Amino acid sequence: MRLNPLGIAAWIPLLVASMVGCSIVGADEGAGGADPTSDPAFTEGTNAGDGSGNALPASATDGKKNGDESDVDCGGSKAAKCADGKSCGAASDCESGVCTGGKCQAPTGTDGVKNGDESDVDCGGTKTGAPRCEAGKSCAAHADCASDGCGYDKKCAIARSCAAHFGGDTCGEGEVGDPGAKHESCCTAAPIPGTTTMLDKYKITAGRFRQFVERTNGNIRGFMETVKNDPDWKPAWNARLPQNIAEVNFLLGPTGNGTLRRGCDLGASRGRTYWMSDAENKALGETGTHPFSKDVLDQKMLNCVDWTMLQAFCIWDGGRLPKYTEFKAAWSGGENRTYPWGNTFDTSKLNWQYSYSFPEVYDKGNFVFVGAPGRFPEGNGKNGHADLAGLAMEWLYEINGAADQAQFTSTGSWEGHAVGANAPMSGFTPMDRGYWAIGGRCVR
Ligand SMILES: [Ca+2]
Ligand SMILES: [Ca+2]
Repeated sequence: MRLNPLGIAAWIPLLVASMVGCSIVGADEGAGGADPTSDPAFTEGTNAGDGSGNALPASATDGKKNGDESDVDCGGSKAAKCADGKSCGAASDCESGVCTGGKCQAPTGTDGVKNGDESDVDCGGTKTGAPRCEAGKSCAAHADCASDGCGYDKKCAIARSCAAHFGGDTCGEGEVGDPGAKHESCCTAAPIPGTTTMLDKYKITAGRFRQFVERTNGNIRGFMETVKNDPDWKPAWNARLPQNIAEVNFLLGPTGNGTLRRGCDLGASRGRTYWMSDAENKALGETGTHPFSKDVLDQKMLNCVDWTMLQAFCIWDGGRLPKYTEFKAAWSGGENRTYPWGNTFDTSKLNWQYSYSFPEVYDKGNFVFVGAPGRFPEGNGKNGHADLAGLAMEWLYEINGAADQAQFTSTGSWEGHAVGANAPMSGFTPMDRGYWAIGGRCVR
């Protein structure tokens, strides 16, 4: 666009007229104000008479119980709140917020008040004996939460992988920022129909896995070495796990380097959703970069992850990968459904064959087609499990340990893998494989 000096000049009179107009309106309002307390000068004068507004009156520090104090220089409306054991007439007189038998009580984990170092009522903190807080309660630190995940919004997350915003509570219908978006925690689980077993509604996002990496500082092996006697884990697998961020990046990284990954490079395939900085990608020998921000990609489903790291992730997050019978039961809905939504295949109900794209831009690679979980709610299963069909195939619990192979579902993908009727398995494939159209979810 060319700048036109005449055009700029033409704006100046308009701008001046606008400023003058504002000024006149302001003057009119001031002159017409009948209530003197609405005048700024009046308010300031009143405040000045009280000092800063924070200082206590002399009576509150005079060493005498006077005014409406409940004990010497505490309680009432003017003085500080009273320490434990001081006299009180009401809960509001006490630091603890508890006045019983005329005395301020020490905070406890069962007094029905948020006190001591609790982060919410009778939960969190370390000093009142309160338990950790359930999901949705206020928190200041991860340790305040039963899930060990204090969210970005200072509320306890359902599971610690969902403490961040992007990829943490951006699952469901619509995109972030859409007025009609219906999002919830990506760690929301629902019972498998006919059972009490809880299966995550959503496939694991890149953002959830990033929490895992950040909280362990990339030493996933070190974390799993602390997990003892877990029936879902074999110590022999620890050697497969990364011990630092660079090793995580390598294992989530591009095709090549002697690995079994496919579709995971950024130069040609351009569909790997775990964001890495340009420097990190370059260190892996990548010729390409991630064209979208971490925040955008963290919302998307994690792909190019091998079975071992995903099982470790689910254990860290309080669960494990689903067994085939569990996945299939969620799919069939207890009604022998051929597809999660019913018996007729319907391409409008799933992320399949490039039917989804976000961000909607041209020629930015396959990243756009790998969806965030839950964007096709009409395809949900009976109990709300999303993307059972489509988006990506899923790693399952079943392994052939002797051959180092694991199973995954044959349930379609963004790319267009066939959606098998009745949720078949694909058959065993190496546990070390990473693929752009395989992800997973957890049972918890
Ligand atoms: Ca006093
Ligand atoms: Ca309490």
